[in-house]
Amino acid sequence: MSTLIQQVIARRIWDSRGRPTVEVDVVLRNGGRGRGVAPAGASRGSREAVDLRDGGGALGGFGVSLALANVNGPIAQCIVGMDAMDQQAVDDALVALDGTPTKSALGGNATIATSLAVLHAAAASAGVPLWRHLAGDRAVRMPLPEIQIFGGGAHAGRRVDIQDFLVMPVGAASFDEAMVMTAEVYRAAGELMDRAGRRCGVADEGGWWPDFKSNEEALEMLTRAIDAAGFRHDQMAISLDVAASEFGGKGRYTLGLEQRSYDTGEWLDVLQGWVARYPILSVEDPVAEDDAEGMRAFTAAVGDRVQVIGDDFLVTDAQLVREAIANKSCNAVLLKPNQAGTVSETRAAMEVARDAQWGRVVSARSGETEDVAIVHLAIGWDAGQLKVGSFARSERMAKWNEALRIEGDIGVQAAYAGYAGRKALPIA
Ligand code: 2PG
Ligand code: MG
Repeated sequence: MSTLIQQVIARRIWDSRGRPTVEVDVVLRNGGRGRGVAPAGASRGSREAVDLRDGGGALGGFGVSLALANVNGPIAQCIVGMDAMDQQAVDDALVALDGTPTKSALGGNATIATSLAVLHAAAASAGVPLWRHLAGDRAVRMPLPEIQIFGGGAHAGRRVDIQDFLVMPVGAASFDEAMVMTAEVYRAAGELMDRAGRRCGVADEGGWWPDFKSNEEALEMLTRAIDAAGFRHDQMAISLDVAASEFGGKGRYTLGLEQRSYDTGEWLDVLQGWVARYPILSVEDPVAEDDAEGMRAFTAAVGDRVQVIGDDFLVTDAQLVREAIANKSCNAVLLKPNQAGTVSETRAAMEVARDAQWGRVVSARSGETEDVAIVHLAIGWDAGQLKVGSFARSERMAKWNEALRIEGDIGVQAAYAGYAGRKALPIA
């Protein structure tokens, strides 16, 4: 039966911030169907694929009618008749049709939703779950999750400067146990906030609203929550997404909460102090995206014991990952499909990182839907790690729950990446 693409349909749906986003259905000649959804970031790298928004006064300018028209018009014309089994060819066609470095003509929201829909349609035609379609006969591991406990930065009205205070259940024996451990820490952190009279709801990704007097106070409370939940620091570690481009650049870092300004060297001293005092295993975007020298210096200082992730710094771009490997700028990459704009470009960035034995973290955006595709990508590509936000709000829980179902389907052989996921070690 033919796996040629017969129909491409775009529609407007709504994300977890109540903003419009692009959903695409792809129908194949054999009746196979796939659906892709574009997420949306708030802290964005300047070199990532851009979402095409309508602008103007309506919907705060976030309308997606131009992006939908691009899918229903030129994109559909371009890919109808192509084989959904050849993802690379479809994605190459999207890249060529767009013709810009940041997908600004068609919109990264239009291209990623289409690309994911084609991928899902191919898996549906093969009659297997997406993760299995991606893995083929290869063994896979359940990823080590990174779960946000306190939100911050652009996701919490800049109440604190650091964007994500996360935990990594490195000592769990399974993904299921990792979720139980996470639930205990999330609850303990909520109770500590409550007792301090500072529980004020949750931030954009479901982490507790960060009502702290300093950025470091959040680290203290997170460490206390891990202790209160009864875990050792080699069982439950801390991960930070500093998202430093949001409060720094051109070699200057200004913490709004503490009202202090640092040059790169002083800022790295602050971060290294935190790494020394708290059980931090991973730090994302410690410096701004324009601070390649700061990235390199931080990795040289702590990279032997801490995962240093490039997010805004690498924007899921294979060439930037290649350069960062050569320059030893970091040792792990965040993989956000909508930063690249197609599945194949995301995969290419992942493969460059994998071949260098780098850590690989498949990640959601702060604006999400019930879509669970990234869970399948993380498992099917054996990325080793998965970051989807906190342990609340259904656009987050849908993803953790999907991972649990897949672990159940894999059965007793399901291996959990745990600590090894951090280093992206090959399967033993
Ligand atoms: C990040 C993401 C997810 P955003 O910076 O890693 O936390 O945020 O989607 O806003 O870029
Ligand atoms: Mg980030």
